[in-house]
Amino acid sequence: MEKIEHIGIAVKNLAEAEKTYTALLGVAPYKREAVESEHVITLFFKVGETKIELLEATSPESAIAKFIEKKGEGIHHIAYAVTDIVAEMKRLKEQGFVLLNEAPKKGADNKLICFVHPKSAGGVLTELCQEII
Ligand code: CMX
Repeated sequence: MEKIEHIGIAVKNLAEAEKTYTALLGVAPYKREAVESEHVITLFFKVGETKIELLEATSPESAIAKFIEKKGEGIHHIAYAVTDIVAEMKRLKEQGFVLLNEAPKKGADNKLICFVHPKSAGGVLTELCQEII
């Protein structure tokens, strides 16, 4: 893993959260993107070398809707930048980590992604991200 690429934060209302995080971070978001396959709308802020990704569910089936229902708003996942996602997935699988997708899939912000189940990663939903060049 190279660095923390972003921290994902589940929010109930993106418009409200946008105001809060713009005030908190002192910077406006640089990107808003819907990820239909995940049933979410995302909003990204840059903070130094890393990013904050706000996530609002667009459907009750979304992982974000389920998370908020159970735990409320807050940190949902930590995403790490990798240069070779397939190699990292293999490395983690061999060590017993439970991958939530068999092959990398297209995520927000021009990334190939793979999630690792929180129950196999110390209670933290973990994401691998590789920049699509
Ligand atoms: N962080 C930590 N723990 C979490 C969690 C999270 N984000 N989401 C769920 N859990 C915990 C639950 O609290 C539950 O724990 P207990 O058994 O102790 O109550 C356990 O994981 C449930 O696991 P599950 O029954 O396998 O599955 P769920 O239906 O709750 O789904 C998960 C959990 C992680 C498998 C699912 O959310 C998932 O597939 N996530 C990956 C995709 C995703 O999160 N997409 C949205 C973001 C997309 C983006 O960034 O663009």
